[in-house]
Amino acid sequence: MKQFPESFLWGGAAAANQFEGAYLEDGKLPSTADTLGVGMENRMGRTGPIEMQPEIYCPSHKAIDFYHHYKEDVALFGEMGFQVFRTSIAWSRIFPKGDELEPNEKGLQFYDDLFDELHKYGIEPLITITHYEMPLHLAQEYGGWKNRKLIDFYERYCKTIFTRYKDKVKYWLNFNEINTNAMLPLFQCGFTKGFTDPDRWQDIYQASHHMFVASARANQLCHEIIPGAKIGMMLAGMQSYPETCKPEDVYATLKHKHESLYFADTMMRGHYPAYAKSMWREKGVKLDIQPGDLELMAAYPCDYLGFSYYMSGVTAADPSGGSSIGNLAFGKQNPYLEGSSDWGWQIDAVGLKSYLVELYDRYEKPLFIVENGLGTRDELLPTEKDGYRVEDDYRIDYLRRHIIEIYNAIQDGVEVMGYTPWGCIDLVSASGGQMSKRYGFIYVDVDDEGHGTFERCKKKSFDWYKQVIETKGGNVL
Ligand code: BGP
Repeated sequence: MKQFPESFLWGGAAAANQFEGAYLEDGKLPSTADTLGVGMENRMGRTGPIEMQPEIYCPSHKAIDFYHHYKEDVALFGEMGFQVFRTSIAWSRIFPKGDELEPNEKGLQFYDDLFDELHKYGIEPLITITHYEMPLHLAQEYGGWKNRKLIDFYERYCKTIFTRYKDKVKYWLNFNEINTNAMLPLFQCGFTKGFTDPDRWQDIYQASHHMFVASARANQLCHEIIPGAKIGMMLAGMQSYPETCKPEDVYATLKHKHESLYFADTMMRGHYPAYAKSMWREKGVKLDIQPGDLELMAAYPCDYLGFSYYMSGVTAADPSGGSSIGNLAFGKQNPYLEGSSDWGWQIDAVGLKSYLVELYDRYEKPLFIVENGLGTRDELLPTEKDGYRVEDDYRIDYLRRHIIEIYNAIQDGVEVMGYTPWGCIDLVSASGGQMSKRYGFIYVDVDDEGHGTFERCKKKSFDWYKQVIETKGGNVL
């Protein structure tokens, strides 16, 4: 019987601001994510200063209230047989403003309890140090990652959590989808920038440089404090194809890939790639690189590459006729692919295989698929006993096809550490803020306005995924 390797870690993924809720509890102060409302305009389309919006519903405030339901939810993850659970620590629980000298003990205690609960079921935490947020104060007072001071604040935060959780967490990721800085600095850089703002690229690339230095410091600290731990980077992954075999289209695709792999090339290899100089020149960027920065980046590259994968795209030398094919991706439709998600994300399981092979060829370091999945509107069907059920065969089909291609990539020699499908329990969408875009094996009764019982219910995919884990993928291969 075909199976995944014994060492392959199966699990699921989530992020603090998209599922914890309790945004002001136990000493926590708002994070940048707590300023975001529902709808693309109120999130990805935001311009101007990052401020709270007391007049509207901001979904991170309650989310699915994992903060108070974590025992029940972790028990369900345990029942599915998870070996790993990816979540993030909310920086603003540990350092509510971000620039304090002392951490918030209650925030630290929450994650202690969560990690203990996970270990009770034999689940290893995989921790994203910061996932699409920062303490709001750091954005408002310092301008976010544009400001070099954030490197020190991040270092203090990392040192605190590495020291506190050194016996509980051995897998770490520094920033979520760091290449999205170039598309949407609001989510992680701590400032907004319009596409036509003259200082757009300067600020984004300077902020990213600070994050590269911060990541190198975190990598160094992690290895010093937690021997044997692995700390990786995290990329928004997407396979891109040339529209035709016309050499100009192939070259345009290569250049398009540089835009996103710039981040992985730098953090995995420990130095800026050769093409960085021309990229900075074209974008009018003059980086302020301080003495010692490049040496530090070279000395402490990342141990592994974690990435999300939802779809693929098509690139042409002549971009006219292109359209949006996903929340952060623009390009042309692929006539060879059938089907996209309810949100227009073009589904391409084979693209995951080629992407894995390509990344492994490029870095020769382990890869971890830390997000993948299908965001859909789930229909509630009545059960005989006044309850409801979700028959999410479409989700099973999506995941099954991707799992097969991961297996195929492993057969091609790629080292894959594991697989944590996104939103293993329904949570708030990052791009749109809705609850109605659901990814989970577990349904949560909350709507787009935050109303509902918050009751959890297993979908059909719950038992299916449990079996996938039990058989090490054998039931789908
Ligand atoms: C990734 C993010 C996640 C997540 C996921 C799905 O880009 O790392 O935070 O939300 O995409 O996106 P969405 O929630 O917009 O459907």
